[in-house]
Amino acid sequence: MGDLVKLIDFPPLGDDRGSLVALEANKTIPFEIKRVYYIFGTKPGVARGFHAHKNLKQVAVCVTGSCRMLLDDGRHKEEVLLDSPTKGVVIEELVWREMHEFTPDCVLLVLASEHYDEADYIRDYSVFLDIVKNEANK
Ligand code: T46
Repeated sequence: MGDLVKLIDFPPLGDDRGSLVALEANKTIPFEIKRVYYIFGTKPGVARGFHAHKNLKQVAVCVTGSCRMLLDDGRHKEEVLLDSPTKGVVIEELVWREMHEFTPDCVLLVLASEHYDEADYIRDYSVFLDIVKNEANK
């Protein structure tokens, strides 16, 4: 695996009653959390994402079920299978993401460093590649 997929192993705080994971800003999650959302009930065969963000860090974890996430920084592409409630992936800014192969029970929890802002989305792949190229030439 290359540098693009940064995984975080969340320590399970289980006991004989079952398991618990605590996600804390600036501790388990490497930023201040301003927003939490979750994706569930994704229809069979549907893929989501297909965008990048200009200024947003996120950590995504499948708290139940699984999905496959493709990350692409404009130079390299890497895939990660999110299939554990104790494994999160960090998604940095200027990374194109796609989510595929959601299992019917998948709940994808996402912790975000910023409030929702549609203007922060780059939804056109060729525009994304131009922005990455311009950033590299700065
Ligand atoms: C991402 C991946 C992992 C809101 O109103 N507020 C929100 O906080 C979010 C996340 C979405 N929305 C609205 C915008 C759309 O009308 O919910 C609708 C679905 O959002 P979208 O099509 O962007 O969903 P995905 O699954 O393609 O992408 C989402 C996040 O938007 C995105 O930031 O990184 O999950």
